[in-house]
Amino acid sequence: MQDSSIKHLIANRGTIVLGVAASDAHVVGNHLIAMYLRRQRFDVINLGACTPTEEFMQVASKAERLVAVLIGSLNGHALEDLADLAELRHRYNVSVPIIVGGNLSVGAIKNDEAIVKLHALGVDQILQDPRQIVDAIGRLSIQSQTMSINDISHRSAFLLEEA
Ligand code: B12
Repeated sequence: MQDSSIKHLIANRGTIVLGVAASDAHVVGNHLIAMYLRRQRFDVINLGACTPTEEFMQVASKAERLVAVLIGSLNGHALEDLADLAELRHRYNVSVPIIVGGNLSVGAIKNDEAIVKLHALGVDQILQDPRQIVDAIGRLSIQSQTMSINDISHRSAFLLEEA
């Protein structure tokens, strides 16, 4: 192995699959978050705007050293865009944390309803500030390491029944 590859492996904190939800064309925050995470020494696979949930799960299922999937949603349609998340997560066996952030429901006045429903769809964490992402990945990864793959498929099956 070349010196540069060894340095990369030591410095690298893993891969993040990033993108914006299926109906959503807002890309400015997405690009800023990708830049921020690369500076934090993550490899970022940025799928960009208007990414179907299945594409997130397909790419995540093949990514090496995956640590999280991050989905942004700004246009207020997170719930509709992520309606199939539990089923697709189960189908592609994606066990890393799924984190969603942005402007998650329609309208200026926000309540917790969208947050509760997104959790029910299988989202592990909902964040406002991108600077919370790195801490959240660390915390959620420790939690998920204590769960076996069996636990995760059980949980996904449960979420599918609930959805
Ligand atoms: C620019 C813009 C557009 C551009 C987008 C251009 C592009 N390709 O990016 C255009 C004109 C295309 C557009 C279209 C629409 N837009 Co627009 N748009 C905006 C605007 C003015 C700025 C967005 C922006 O770039 N902000 C700068 C970035 C840095 O900030 P940000 O996106 O908010 O991201 C921050 C956080 O949200 C967070 N974040 C973002 N993603 C993620 C992801 C994760 C994982 C985490 C943790 C955090 C996080 O971190 C960022 C930095 O703090 C906002 C209003 C505003 N002032 O915010 C409306 C806004 C987002 N748009 C809005 C709407 C409604 C629309 C349209 C539906 C309008 C229409 N009727 O056609 C369409 C939807 C198109 C679509 N299919 O998605 C609404 C959404 C309302 C809601 N959710 O209730 C807003 C809030 C305007 C408003 N006040 O009504 N829009």
